[in-house]
Amino acid sequence: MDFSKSKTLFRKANQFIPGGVNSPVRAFSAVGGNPLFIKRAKGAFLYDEDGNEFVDLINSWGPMILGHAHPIVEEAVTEALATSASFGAPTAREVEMAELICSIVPSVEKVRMVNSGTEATMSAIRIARGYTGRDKIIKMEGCYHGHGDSFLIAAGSGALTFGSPDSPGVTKGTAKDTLTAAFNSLPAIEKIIEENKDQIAAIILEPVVGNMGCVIPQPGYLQGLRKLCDKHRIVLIFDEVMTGFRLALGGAQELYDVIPDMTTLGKIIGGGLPVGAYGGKKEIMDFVSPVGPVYQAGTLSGNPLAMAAGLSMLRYLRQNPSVYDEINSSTSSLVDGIQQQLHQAGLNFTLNQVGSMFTLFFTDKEVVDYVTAKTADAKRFAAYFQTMLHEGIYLPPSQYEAIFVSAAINDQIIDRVLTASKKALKSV
Ligand code: HOZ
Repeated sequence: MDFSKSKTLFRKANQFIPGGVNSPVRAFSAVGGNPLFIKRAKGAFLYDEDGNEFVDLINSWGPMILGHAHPIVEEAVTEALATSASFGAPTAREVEMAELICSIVPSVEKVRMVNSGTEATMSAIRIARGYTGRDKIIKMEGCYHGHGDSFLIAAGSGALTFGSPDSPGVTKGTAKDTLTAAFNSLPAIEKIIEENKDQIAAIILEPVVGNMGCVIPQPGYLQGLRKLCDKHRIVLIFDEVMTGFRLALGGAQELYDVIPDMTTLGKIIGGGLPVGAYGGKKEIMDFVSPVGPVYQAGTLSGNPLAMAAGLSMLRYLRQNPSVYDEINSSTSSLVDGIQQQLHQAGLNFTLNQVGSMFTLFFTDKEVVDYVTAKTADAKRFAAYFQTMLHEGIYLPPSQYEAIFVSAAINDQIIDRVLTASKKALKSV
């Protein structure tokens, strides 16, 4: 494969953009080689600047659940664009979006739109602090909630990939208010609550983790958190930026039937355009300005193009619930096929799958938290990644990210991925 145009672009990008990329994981540092510069995408496929075709198994880290450039989203954005890209004033679409989210996501009675998942999580903890009058939050090691200061403590995603889960630049004052516990451990949470009586405002987590690879909540874990939060008047926040509208229409909270007090959303509710949202119980959301005292604002919040794209996608998902059966079944075919190949190759592995998200960890340990995720052999993953890439399959460029499958994938494409995987496993 010829990557010369991407190589030239990366050299130039490095002169003007830190690391040549606008989000660290994209730099391919964890897997080696040169990041690809993408020119266009359609359905299940990405095309780079050199004209190479790839089966996309990232799907913009989740939101392209219907595949790329889906006609319903394109039409909605084109129509909205003709009426101006931004007003900085309320619109009917925002009301429709809010009503739609409240009718679908079980925990959300009121919702505020923002511009990214990072904004959503930063805002959610501010509201939780204002509501409870407490300062501390608990996050899980290896969970990633965007790049807000309070979350860059034991963070996942790029922070974990690059070995800097605690970022310089976060003040000691901020860091001391973020307490961390192992994912899937209720005793760890109980201990922290005991040691910080009446000081914890919120517990925030990805109910199904995507940012240390896909990590599954063990039976009773989410329910146990719910009980502890009720008992100690702590706001339970599910970060469903990746899982919302993906693992089920109502997200992981619907799938596991555990209703948090607040939910953060992103990506998918913009149909691929930059969007985030936070919502929850009316009683908590009424702490947000201008009705309540906690301030949060944004000129581009509820942007008309993003609302149009998101509304078209969410309405489609609601009208076509079979999408979920289809993507889950495609994902299971991929996972089953890769699992067989791993057995045949005699390799140690853990394959974690929930619905249309999965991660292959090269480890003999069950991956249930940050410590076990770190046992995965990242070098082996890098070798697998590179062969897959050269065979035309675009995987997340890090062991600590999840694969997201779209509805545009079909049996023929699944066979293509499995053929590439068989070859890639020989190279690890
Ligand atoms: N943090 C994102 C996924 N976990 C990656 C964002 C990006 O590089 O686009």
